[in-house]
Amino acid sequence: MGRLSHVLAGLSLLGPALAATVAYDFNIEWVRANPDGAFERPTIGINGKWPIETIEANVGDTILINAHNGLGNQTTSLHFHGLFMNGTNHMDGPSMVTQCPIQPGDSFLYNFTITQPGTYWYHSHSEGQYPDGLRGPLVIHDPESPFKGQYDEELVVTLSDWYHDEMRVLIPEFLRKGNPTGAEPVPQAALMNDTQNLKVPVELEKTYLVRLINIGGFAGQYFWIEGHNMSIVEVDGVYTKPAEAEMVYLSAAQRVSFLLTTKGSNQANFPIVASMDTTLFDVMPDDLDWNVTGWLVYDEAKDLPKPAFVDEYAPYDDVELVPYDEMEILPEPNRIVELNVVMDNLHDGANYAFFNNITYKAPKVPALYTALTSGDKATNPYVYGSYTNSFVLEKGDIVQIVLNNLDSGRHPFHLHGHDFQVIYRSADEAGLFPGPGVEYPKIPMRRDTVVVYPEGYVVLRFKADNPGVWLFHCHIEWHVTSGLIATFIEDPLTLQSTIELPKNHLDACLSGDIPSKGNAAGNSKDFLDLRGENAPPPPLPAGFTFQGIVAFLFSSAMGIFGIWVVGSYGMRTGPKPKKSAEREPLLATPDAANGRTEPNGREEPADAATDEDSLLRR
Ligand SMILES: *[C@@H]1O[C@H](CO)[C@@H](O)[C@H](O)[C@H]1NC(C)=O
Ligand SMILES: *[C@@H]1O[C@H](CO)[C@@H](O)[C@H](O)[C@H]1NC(C)=O
Ligand SMILES: *[C@@H]1O[C@H](CO)[C@@H](O)[C@H](O)[C@H]1NC(C)=O
Ligand SMILES: *[C@@H]1O[C@H](CO)[C@@H](O)[C@H](O)[C@H]1NC(C)=O
Ligand SMILES: *[C@@H]1O[C@H](CO)[C@@H](O)[C@H](O)[C@H]1NC(C)=O
Ligand SMILES: *[C@@H]1O[C@H](CO)[C@@H](O)[C@H](O)[C@H]1NC(C)=O
Ligand SMILES: *[C@@H]1O[C@H](CO)[C@@H](O)[C@H](O)[C@H]1NC(C)=O
Ligand SMILES: [Cu+2]
Repeated sequence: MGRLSHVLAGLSLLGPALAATVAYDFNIEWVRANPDGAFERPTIGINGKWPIETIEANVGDTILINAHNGLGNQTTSLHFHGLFMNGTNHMDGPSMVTQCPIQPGDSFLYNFTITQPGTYWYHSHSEGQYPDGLRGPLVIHDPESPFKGQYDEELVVTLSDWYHDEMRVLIPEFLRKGNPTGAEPVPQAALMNDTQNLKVPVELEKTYLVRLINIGGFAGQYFWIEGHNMSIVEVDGVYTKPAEAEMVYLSAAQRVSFLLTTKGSNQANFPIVASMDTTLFDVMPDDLDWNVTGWLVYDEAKDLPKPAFVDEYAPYDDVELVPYDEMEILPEPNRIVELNVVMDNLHDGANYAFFNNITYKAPKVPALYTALTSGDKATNPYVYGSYTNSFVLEKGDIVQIVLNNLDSGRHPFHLHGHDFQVIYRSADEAGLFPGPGVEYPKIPMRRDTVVVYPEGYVVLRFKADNPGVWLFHCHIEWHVTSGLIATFIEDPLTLQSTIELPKNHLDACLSGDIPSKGNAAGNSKDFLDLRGENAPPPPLPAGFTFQGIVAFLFSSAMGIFGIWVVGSYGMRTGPKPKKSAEREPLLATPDAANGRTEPNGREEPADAATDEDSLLRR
């Protein structure tokens, strides 16, 4: 039993005025699980159970989570995805950013007050660990929801990809010279609510608020319910004007809530389908089933039909959504942060991800602790290190992030501590953001995780009204591992006068032998001396386009050749390496090299989503 205070939590249902404390005792430990019926594997559970429990509270409540690391052999930490943590930046969770990782055997108290309603989730933010199981829903109920009274019941459904191997095994396979194109490990299965063949019993003529969360580590998913439309009312904690959709797309980390109204007769049961976005996969294993099916069960006695075949996906375009509060576009930015995404090899032959020219390497001191201990130097981005992509923001800044994706894949970008207005998203292959001439909506969509299309761009805006150290990163866990991370240091001087680190936070550093003060190199005498800081491998020798050459000529089974190539260039001595931005564009994508054909289209409107005859009007 993780939940300690049912009584207190129950009181809060009476109204927002009665803020409660909701306490959980989490022992994070290894269990075994077999959610796809194929393979039992070690999985990270909580209190002996997996799937891990849903954290639930009301707006205004305080959540206390006593997280004990019972893993024995890995560190951990918990991030509460989408919560602003306003005033409690030190409870945000990412290791070496806002805290030291929790060492095996230690406990760490997360203590924060909820200010936002909506659909969130929580997950490990250490060691690329969450796809091993440490991820689950976090639901904040809202007694004052604008949709209150429009639904009878709430349902929570998660989507996820699933691997048969542990991240401990997969990360070194991904990030190595034998995988120079950076092909991400392809999951073995898709899960719906951490299982397959999920049955969702429903009653006639009822409206359900369904909270759908992609808690996966890699794959985006298309989702639809045959014979039923969804009325979208929330994305990533932001209420929207109701928007009718036949299909939605959720990247890793995105959420959507929709109203689902059931039919007036129980003639049939209906497939619920989630289908992984296979455009993300560089190779398509022959035996991969990238779909997972469940059913809306109107009548237990009736059969569970096979889903109809869909060959073109037409999800609702989230940029079209209008926030319920009609918040207008923020004024012209006084701070523009341009981030160019590339994937490229470094001298070790592995494939890394870069913002501008820099692949993230965690500092030796959590960045928040650097901000708290560096006095007036806290406003100098230099002290946060050369490989953390740190940007210092001033209180009240209107920040515009221009993200140009020079990579040929989709990426879901997430900002901690804020949601952002998505003021523009280009189509695929639009090139770089052209600046003037792009028109923005008066009331842009807001969310905390947005997908940028291949070789396209997004323009995001937010106001720096939440002092803290907040990551901005791709939410594909492989790309977190390969360095697609930037750090916003927002109003650090205010942090110095407001954040007081609890003793158990500092103890986590002591226990891990990690300094809790100083610059990114752990130097607390001279904050401008970064000698000894963590650094990624050096760049490749001049002119060497490892990824291009190998991808062009060979397919995936080229490990031996790869080692030979690396060996031979590694022995050369040459002129000073070029920076990644100057290198040749990729000669070919891994897809082209493998001769894979796209299994599905994407942008075309489709009415094949359902068998028209089975569509009963409400
Ligand atoms: C830790 O222990 C678990 C459970 O025995 C095992 O599956 C996992 O591979 C181990 N991880 C490491 C990093 O040793
Ligand atoms: C949680 O944080 C609040 C505000 O800082 C503090 O007053 C309270 O004592 C903390 N609770 C626990 C159990 O530490
Ligand atoms: C999905 O799983 C969660 C627990 O992990 C459960 O609370 C919820 O009811 C499940 N949803 C459905 C539709 O069965
Ligand atoms: C769903 O919405 C589309 C238009 O958005 C409409 O054509 C279709 O008939 C609707 N289906 C149902 C079951 O209401
Ligand atoms: C998965 O579902 C999609 C949509 O119906 C279909 O196009 C595809 O063939 C299915 N894949 C498999 C392996 O069944
Ligand atoms: C990337 O590196 C090049 C070459 O050193 C340099 O000119 C350029 O300013 C760098 N770009 C960024 C955004 O740091
Ligand atoms: C954080 O709190 C401050 C002060 O109450 C408020 O002005 C600001 O809008 C909040 N920011 C966020 C992102 O919640
Ligand atoms: Cu990515």
